[in-house]
Amino acid sequence: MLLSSKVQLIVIIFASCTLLYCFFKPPTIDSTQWDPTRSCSSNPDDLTTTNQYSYINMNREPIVKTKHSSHVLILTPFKQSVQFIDSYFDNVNKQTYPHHLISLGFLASDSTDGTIEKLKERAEKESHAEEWKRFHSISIFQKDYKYELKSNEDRHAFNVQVQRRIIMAKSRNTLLSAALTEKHEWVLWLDGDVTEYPETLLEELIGMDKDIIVPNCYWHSYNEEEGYDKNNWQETDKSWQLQKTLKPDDVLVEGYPELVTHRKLLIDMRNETNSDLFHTVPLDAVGGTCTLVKAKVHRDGAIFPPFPFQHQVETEGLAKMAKALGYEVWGLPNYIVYHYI
Ligand SMILES: Nc1nc2c(ncn2[C@@H]2O[C@H](COP(=O)(O)OP(=O)(O)O)[C@@H](O)[C@H]2O)c(=O)[nH]1
Ligand SMILES: [Mg+2]
Repeated sequence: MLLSSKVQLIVIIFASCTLLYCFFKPPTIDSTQWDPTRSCSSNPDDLTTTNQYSYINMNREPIVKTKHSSHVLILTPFKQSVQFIDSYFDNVNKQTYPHHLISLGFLASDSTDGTIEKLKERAEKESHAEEWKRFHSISIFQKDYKYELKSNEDRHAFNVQVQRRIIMAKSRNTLLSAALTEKHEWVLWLDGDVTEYPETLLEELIGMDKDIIVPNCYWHSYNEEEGYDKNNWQETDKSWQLQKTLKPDDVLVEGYPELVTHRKLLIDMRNETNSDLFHTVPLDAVGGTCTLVKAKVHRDGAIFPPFPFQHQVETEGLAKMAKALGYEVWGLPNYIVYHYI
């Protein structure tokens, strides 16, 4: 009798200890899956919750050339551009590429004309579209640089170019770092004032499967048309020679009689040797009017340098950085998109 009550007591103590241990033992976390960057929420209230981590395997298979299967992020910086926003959304809406694989990201800066309000209004409207038309996501960011030109026309004056392009570079980098997520395989840089382009643009550019590729950007009126984006170009023997004479921090820009750079421009290569729509030519630099970049090129470190990199800043600097990383840059001289006049 005495023996059995002793045994019962030992069993009860053991069971109680086991229960207490189960209640109070610290949670185990597999260190291989712990991602500290994912553990913090932007909302400080969320920091009290436990187990806030995710595991994302970014060892994706190389991109398969099948159309309509990969996520695209379309990025557009906007400044004082309220008048372009409706047509921008109307054009992107017409893309034949599946909308659930398209994310849109905007950076609005230094705008007092209702650009941000209009972006929010259109984004709200799009988020109520029929499901098959709805984009994967729409993100609007605001970052002001307090950079003011006397008028919009002054933006092409030679003496403001480098400073203006440095602000643009910072804007693009800010937008890229805020909007790019692990699901994106492609980034299309599309300026807000590129007003006409094929409805098949995304599937056709993605189908080319190049590290960086640009269509040829022109402008047109009712009876004439001309090349617009002079930042898509090839180096020449003469342009390399010129660069040997420069100081390390000298920055080159295209299209100014004050500074002849001797580059061969994509706008001058239209139907030059071949009139095939998908004819490609190698390039050494790109503009940002309409530029498709494999997301891995950005992830590997190609950004828009807001400092002189091989005598270039911003978009031309991006191409130079991508080439320094071993990637290729291509242009489509006969595939035309149109910039607002
Ligand atoms: N976020 C932001 N966007 C800008 C800024 N400057 C211009 N943009 C936008 O960037 C794109 C290209 O600028 P734009 O002035 O049209 O360049 P251009 O066509 O080369 O003269 C357009 O969508 C502009 O609205 C800026 O300082 N910040
Ligand atoms: Mg423009």
